[in-house]
Amino acid sequence: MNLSRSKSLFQRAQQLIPGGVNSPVRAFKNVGGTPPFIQSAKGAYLFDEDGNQYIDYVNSWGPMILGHAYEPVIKAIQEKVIHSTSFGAPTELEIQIAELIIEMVPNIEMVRMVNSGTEACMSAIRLARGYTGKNKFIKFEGCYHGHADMFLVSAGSGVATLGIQQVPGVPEFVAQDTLTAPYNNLTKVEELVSKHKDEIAAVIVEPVAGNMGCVLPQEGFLQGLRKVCDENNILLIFDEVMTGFRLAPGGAQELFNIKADLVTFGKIIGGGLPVGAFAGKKEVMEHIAPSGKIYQAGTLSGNPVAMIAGYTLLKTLHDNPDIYTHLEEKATYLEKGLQEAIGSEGILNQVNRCGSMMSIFFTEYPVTDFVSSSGANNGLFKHFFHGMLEAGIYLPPSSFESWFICNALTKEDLDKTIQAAKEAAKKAKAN
Ligand code: HOZ
Repeated sequence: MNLSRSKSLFQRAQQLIPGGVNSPVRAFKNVGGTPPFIQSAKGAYLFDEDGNQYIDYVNSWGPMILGHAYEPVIKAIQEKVIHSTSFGAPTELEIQIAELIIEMVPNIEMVRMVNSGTEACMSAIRLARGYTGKNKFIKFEGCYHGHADMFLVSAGSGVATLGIQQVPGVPEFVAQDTLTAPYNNLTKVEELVSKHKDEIAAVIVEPVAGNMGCVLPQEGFLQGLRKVCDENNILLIFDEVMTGFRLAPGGAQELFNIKADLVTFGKIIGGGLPVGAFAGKKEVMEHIAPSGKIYQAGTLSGNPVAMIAGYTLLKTLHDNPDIYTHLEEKATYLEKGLQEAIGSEGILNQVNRCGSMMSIFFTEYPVTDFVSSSGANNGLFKHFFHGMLEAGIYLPPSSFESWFICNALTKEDLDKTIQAAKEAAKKAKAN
């Protein structure tokens, strides 16, 4: 595969941008080599600066659930953008998207728009702290809730990929209020809650983790969190930046039938433009300024171009629930195909999947938390990753990231992916 233009762009970028990228995971540090520089994308495909085409399983880390450059979204953006790119003043569209989100997502009555998943999660924690009058919160090892100081403790995603144990610049006094427990370990949560009685404002969790690879909640885990929170005046926050509108129209709350007190969203609610949001019951949300004193603000929050993109995408999902059936069929087909293809090369693997999120771990053991995810064979993953890239399959460049399946994938794309996986597994084994 010719990557000569990407190589020279990457060299140029490294002189000007830290690590040559504007977000760490995409630099390929874990897998090595040159990240293809992307020129355009359409449907299930990415096209790089050297003219290579890839089947995309990153999908901008989630939001491209219907594929890239989905025409109704592009058209809506084009029509909106001619009326200015930002007002910093309220618009009717913000009401419409709030109404739509509240209709789709169970158990929420108010939404506040922000500009990223990081902002959504840090604001949700501030709200939980302000509302309960307590400072500490529990997060899970290997979960990632954005890059705010308090979340960079035992974090997944790029922090795990780069193997950073302690992030310089995060003050100890901030990190000490972040309590951590292994994912799926209810006993540890109960211990923390009893040890820090009346000190814990919130438990924040990815209801299906996507930042230590895809890791599913075990039977009873989310229900158990709900119960502990109810019994101890703790708010349960579902970080649905990845799962929201993807696992079901109402996200993980709908899929697992569990009520969260606050929910956070990202990416997908902007149709891939920079948007995030946090939402919950009126009783809690009204504590946010200006109706309450818990301050949170942003000039670009509710930006009209981002809102129309998000509204158009969410409305499509809302009006066409069969999309979720198609995604499930495609994902099941891929899961089975990959298991067989890789297994037939004698490589032990675990495919973790929930709806259209999935990951392959090269290990014989079930992957249920960060320790088991970290225990998978990363050397094999690197070779597999490059074998796939070479064959035109674009996977997340880290085993600590989930794959995202989009509805634009055809059976031919899935078959091509499965065939490529067989070849990549064979080569990885030989290395
Ligand atoms: N934090 C994102 C994955 N969990 C990666 C974002 C990016 O590199 O664009």
